[in-house]
Amino acid sequence: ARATVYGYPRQGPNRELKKAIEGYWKGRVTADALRTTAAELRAANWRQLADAGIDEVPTGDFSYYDHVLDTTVMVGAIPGRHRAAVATDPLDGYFAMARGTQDVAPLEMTKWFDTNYHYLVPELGPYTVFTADPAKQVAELGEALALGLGARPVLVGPVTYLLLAKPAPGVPADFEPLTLLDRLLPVYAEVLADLRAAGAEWAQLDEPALVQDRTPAELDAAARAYRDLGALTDRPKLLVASYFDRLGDALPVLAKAPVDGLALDFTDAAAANLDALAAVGGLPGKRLIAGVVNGRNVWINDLEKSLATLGTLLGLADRVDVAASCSLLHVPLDTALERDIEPQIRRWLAFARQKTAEVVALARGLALGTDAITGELAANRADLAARANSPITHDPAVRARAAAVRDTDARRSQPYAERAAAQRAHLGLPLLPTTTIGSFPQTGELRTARADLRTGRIDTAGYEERIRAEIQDVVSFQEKAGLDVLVHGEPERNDMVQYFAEQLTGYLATEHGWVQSYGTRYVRPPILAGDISRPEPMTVRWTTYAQSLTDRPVKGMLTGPVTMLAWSFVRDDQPLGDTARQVALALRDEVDDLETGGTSVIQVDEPALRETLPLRTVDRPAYLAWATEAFRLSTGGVRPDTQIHTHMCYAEFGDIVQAIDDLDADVISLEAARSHMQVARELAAHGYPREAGPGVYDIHSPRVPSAEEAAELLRTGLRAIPAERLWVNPDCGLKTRGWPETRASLENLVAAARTVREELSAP
Ligand code: THG
Ligand code: ZN
Repeated sequence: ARATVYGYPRQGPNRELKKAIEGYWKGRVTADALRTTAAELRAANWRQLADAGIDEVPTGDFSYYDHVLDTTVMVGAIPGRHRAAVATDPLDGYFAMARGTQDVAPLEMTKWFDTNYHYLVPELGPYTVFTADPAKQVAELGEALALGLGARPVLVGPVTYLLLAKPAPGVPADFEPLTLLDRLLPVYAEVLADLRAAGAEWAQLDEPALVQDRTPAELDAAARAYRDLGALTDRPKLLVASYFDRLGDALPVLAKAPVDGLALDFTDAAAANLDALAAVGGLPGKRLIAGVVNGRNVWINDLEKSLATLGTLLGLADRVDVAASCSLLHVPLDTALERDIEPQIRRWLAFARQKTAEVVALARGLALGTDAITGELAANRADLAARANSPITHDPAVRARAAAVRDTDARRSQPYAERAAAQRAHLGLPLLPTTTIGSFPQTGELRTARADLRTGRIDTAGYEERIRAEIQDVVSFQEKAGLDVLVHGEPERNDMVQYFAEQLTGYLATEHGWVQSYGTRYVRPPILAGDISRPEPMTVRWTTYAQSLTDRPVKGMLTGPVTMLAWSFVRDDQPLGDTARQVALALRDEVDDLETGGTSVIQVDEPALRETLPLRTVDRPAYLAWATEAFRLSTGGVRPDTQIHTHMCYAEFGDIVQAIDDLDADVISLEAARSHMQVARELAAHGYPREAGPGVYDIHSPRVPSAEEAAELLRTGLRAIPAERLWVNPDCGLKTRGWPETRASLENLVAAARTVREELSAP
């Protein structure tokens, strides 16, 4: 059995790639220097993989920004507005497609399946002409082969590429990119021929879109694609790879296709692949790559369990090789860099480097028998046992409390209509109340103060003094601007998940655990490792301090349980719903403490509720059930006259409107300005019964909306939501904005609310 992976973190141990690219953008790094850095990082990754015992290293997975954008270049689908720039300077044109320029909009960015990686959406239309540009794939294969390594090019497959695309601007919205398949396949044929000529024995075509629900027509297209590509004579052997879930109906299609191998996900979530593979009679004559090591979590593998799976698979294919379930792009590089995590706990963790070693050990165990890896197996068994029996993963008090939760805990004590009346009396807000989403500009001085605290240049007292001063400024600005429900501005928070993770028992922070989010932007997700509890209040003193400065209500701000999971690495040793419940109970205590401290409006943000929606429709109801229950559990303990808000951003709420309703929040604020209140119409169509604040100010741009523009959006909102239930707020938090545009925009927002209030009261 051979050992392989489909992709590796691109950034380098110190995010060298980020620094080189951002340096190039600023003109401090030449194109040649950037290319050299990139080539060195690729070579270092390949050598590391080969030294670890990987037999076939992936090539072509590297990217300056995004591998879907690279595929757009490979097939020549450059949007018309970028063609001139790409022709003049391919590298600058590439970055223009990714980031836009003064004059030209970038491609849209969206999430890569249910990961936290974002790709650039191809824009296609009936007139798209594809032309092959295999240069990047061919060159990177050549680099790896020149190092004397076994290498396999990895490409986004043609079906997934088209299914991820959207109609180009100006093309009718009902245009289906998949209708371009027959035009795209010859381009893939040309790339495959060139790869073969360059020395590729195999080529991998990634088709993760086939693990989602697919129509019969889409499955037909997949069958046609691989019939045609399989029929080519001048090509490498073809491996079609799937990951992130089970293949379902696409499995028989690919099993029958005249390709040479399939790569399947065999992690717990995709375990159904095993039975499905047996049901189609296995893959006689084909190579099977078994993704048994989870490529997107941070936990060590159960090697014995994986060997048992691999043993079963041996009877189902000509040849079985071992891999991580998906590209290792989605995990940090190396646990050895985490000097602050106790060595005992570090042994439970596997990042890209450790997962590579697991893949190699499993391939050896499969080829040579378990005797060949007794050392690895013994250590693995001990580490798994230590984790399973640790007080960190089993806190009796936390477990007892979670087990004792009753249905009524996750329900407000009164129905919305009665709560709304109590809140109206208690808060005394005007019609069309104005508020913000929570964060105010994170200035350089604030970040410097946080860095100074970390390095010891200022002490805690000095830091907190700085934070209090900022809160004073933010509160006094909001009073002057005339906002109705104020916030403290969150100057003390680095990141809305990290801030809470740092204060909750059961979470680990990493020092170097960077994972690419998009382009040169990375996140360091905290690791939800154990049972979750809250040793002491997390936000109460800042909120109550802000409240002490004003007579207007100050909104308490928390990150919701679903988002706390979605933007962390979660544990794999219990159902997600159980983990969510623990986090929800910790947050519930915080909500209750805020209320006791005199906070009458509490916002629990769930921007990620839509993001973690399972890829397959059948799995969605179960997810939405535990997700909405967790939210209600965190907010269900308050008095009727305490008003619960929530906030969500990123578009496409359409398919979760019922779940939004099920949260039973009194008020929801949503991103809406760019889509001209589309979400307000979606809520109205659903019959959403509570209060809503569709954003009237697009915070993703430094542009200041005029009062008239905001008023017009409000009037549009009023056509969908009655005035008694409509709030006035920006799209999202103001953390990334500067103060001048924040000030001007919020003043205009308040003016817009006043104008429309007058219009409403006019006879
Ligand atoms: N918080 C967390 N996860 C998230 C988001 C978040 N995941 C999804 C989405 N938001 C990702 N968006 C971004 C936006 C900006 C950056 C990263 C992801 C970013 N990163 C800095 C960089 O790479 O230079 C590093 C930030 C740091 O120093 O921590 O700008 O809001 N948890
Ligand atoms: Zn938001």
